[in-house]
Amino acid sequence: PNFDISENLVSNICEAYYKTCQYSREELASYSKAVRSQEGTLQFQNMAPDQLWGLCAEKITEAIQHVVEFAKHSNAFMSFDQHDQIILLKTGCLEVVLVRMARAFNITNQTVLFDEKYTPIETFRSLGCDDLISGMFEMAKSIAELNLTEDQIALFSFAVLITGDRPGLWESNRLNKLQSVVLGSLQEMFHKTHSDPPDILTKLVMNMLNLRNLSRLHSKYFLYFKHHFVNVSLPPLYKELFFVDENQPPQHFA
Ligand code: 4D8
Repeated sequence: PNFDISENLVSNICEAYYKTCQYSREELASYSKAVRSQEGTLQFQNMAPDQLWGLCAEKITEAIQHVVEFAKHSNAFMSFDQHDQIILLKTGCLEVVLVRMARAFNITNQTVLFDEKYTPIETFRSLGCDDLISGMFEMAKSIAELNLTEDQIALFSFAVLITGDRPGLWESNRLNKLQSVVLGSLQEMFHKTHSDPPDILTKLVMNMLNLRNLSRLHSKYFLYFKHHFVNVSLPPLYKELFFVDENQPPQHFA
């Protein structure tokens, strides 16, 4: 099927997003008064790195499960073969989580919502992957600074999800077409909220490249951690998503 710039497509994406975004803006705002104390931060800093990695993996996996639900609630996403759906989720889910991270990021004090409290970047220092963590924080900051509305976050995260040039896709062309329709609708929306719509769109497209690099960096650390922290127990979905073994059939999406 072809995708026209239909109200339907946009409203269905936004609906799917609202059903699966975990926290409303209001809830996130009410949390923002809960900033982790210095002692609280120190507790995480003093955790064994493998333990902290396990905890982060748990939190990220929870967020990913909501992204999977987001995809499943979208008619446009579901119109692709399961083969392509799996590739899109496998390669894009972390990128979408990072877009969502921007909502849970407080620009004023540079903290992110983690384990019920807004927490600074130092919390994650013992992991020993400063380039990854600071890249994630910078990404969240740069998206947060664009002041997107919830509908705009919905469309942007969907555009990230349906990136058509992931390796192995069957319907790259149709995905690319869908993505330009979604980005077109997004630019339309910017006319109501931003003074320079093409400029915002350019910034978002640059962020898309950056998201991809961060996702690659995360996979690299995943392999490294998995090798060094042999005893940590990880959520099965997390292992399945980031353990690169193309021969492994997917089992935990359902
Ligand atoms: O809605 O699910 O409640 C971050 C994780 C967000 C990483 C989560 C996290 C999110 C990245 C835990 C560890 C972003 C929300 C909460 C948990 C995304 C850091 C903070 C979700 C949006 C905010 C709020 C550490 C949720 C960056 C990364 C460490 C690695 C070893 C990769």
